Amino acid sequence: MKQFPEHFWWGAATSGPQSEGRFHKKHANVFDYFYDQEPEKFFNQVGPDTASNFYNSYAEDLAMMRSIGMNSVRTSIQWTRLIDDFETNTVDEAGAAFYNQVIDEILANGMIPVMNLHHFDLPVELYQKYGGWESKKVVELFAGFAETCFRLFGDRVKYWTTHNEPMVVVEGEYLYQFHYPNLVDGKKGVQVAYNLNLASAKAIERFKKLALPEAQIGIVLNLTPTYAASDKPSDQEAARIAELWNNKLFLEPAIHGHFPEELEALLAEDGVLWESTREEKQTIRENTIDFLGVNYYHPNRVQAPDIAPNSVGEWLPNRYYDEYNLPGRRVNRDRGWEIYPEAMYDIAKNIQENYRNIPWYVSENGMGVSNEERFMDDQGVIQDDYRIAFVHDHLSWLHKGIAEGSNCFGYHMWTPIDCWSWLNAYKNRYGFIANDIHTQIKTVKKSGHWFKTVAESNQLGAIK
Ligand code: BGP
Repeated sequence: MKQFPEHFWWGAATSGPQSEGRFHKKHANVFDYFYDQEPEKFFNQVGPDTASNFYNSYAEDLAMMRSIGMNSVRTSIQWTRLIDDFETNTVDEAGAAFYNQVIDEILANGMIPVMNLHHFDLPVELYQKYGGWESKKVVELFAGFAETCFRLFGDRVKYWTTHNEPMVVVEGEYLYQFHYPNLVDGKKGVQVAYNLNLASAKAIERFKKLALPEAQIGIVLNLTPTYAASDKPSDQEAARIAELWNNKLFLEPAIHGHFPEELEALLAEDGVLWESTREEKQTIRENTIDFLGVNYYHPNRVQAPDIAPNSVGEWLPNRYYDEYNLPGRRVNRDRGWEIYPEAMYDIAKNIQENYRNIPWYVSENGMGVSNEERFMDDQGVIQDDYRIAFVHDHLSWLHKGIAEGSNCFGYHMWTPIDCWSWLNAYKNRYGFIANDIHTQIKTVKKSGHWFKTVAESNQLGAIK
């Protein structure tokens, strides 16, 4: 039996835009808008309108989460639901009432609420008016929104996060075309990465000023450890740059208060470095996080690029590294992601050794599988043994890291109840709890029952 630390968080994460549905929401975020414009881009043309109906069924949904042993849950506050006027931060009363009820209900179920402020869901109006995260005006507006959230809910919410996976915003919106506005513009992407870091620091600055009792603030980053294809210097160099760009660009400012110098030098040499001021950099220096959330799904294996990095063409960071597919790797073919649980240990050690052993938790981990009805037994329970094995193996490696002193205080699955996955909509299901999107009937999967035994015993045993 592997024993986990006392008060370990056992839970799961979702986000407002992926679970609530658009019910009574007055404003559109970039994904709402993207769907309205181009529904054919979304799997089976399913949009965010209903999602998992959390707006209407939050009380039942949270009770189900509690029933499978969860003691904590993360969701996000949608800027487009809470705020009526983004310039003046006028609060939408119905939006505020909804989040108040959700928070109260989480607490009433004996769970810890973790509230995130930005999960890819920028109000589209702010993109159209100012260029979204390209603009420092939007950075300021976000800090104002964050402060509004702290003021409204900070009496009960003790754990806050500024962004979820800000790197995915850079990649999706500015590099690889999977978030609206689907641009390919590396230079803008670099500025956006900087601005998102600044926005997080500014939100933290507001948070600290309020000095909410016993409250902590962090950020959720998708830490995808980089592994070089070989020991060859060219592959090692590719891995070094990939690590700088994919991980250190957000990790270093969040924890150490400054950007990696090597990365700044490289971007300057390529003529794409961000615009920044001394004052902003001071804000970043003085407003680092209290705790870190780590989303981990798959490793990032790289090799030296096939084409010389200085070839003519658009500047994109992946001019310095190519993806490498490890022969014989385990893959979840529905999502196309390699399964490599050992990385949990590498992440734990990296944080322990290079990031002052800051308190951290696994804020997302999970496995999206298509057409899970094929695994349903005659009692109607999805027999998702692959998910149990997946979580078990990741927890085993995490446990080893904790046993060696890494300061990890929890594990959250993506996701409690099958929810809407952006362009993939409801193609791949991640939940411990299945959702029939036609009836909105929710049923616990075998993995949910298994998770309850782990959470309630605070121990991981062998799987039968
Ligand atoms: C993370 C996001 C989540 C969630 C998850 C699963 O990157 O934070 O919002 O969607 O990935 O990935 P996907 O939905 O792309 O299958």
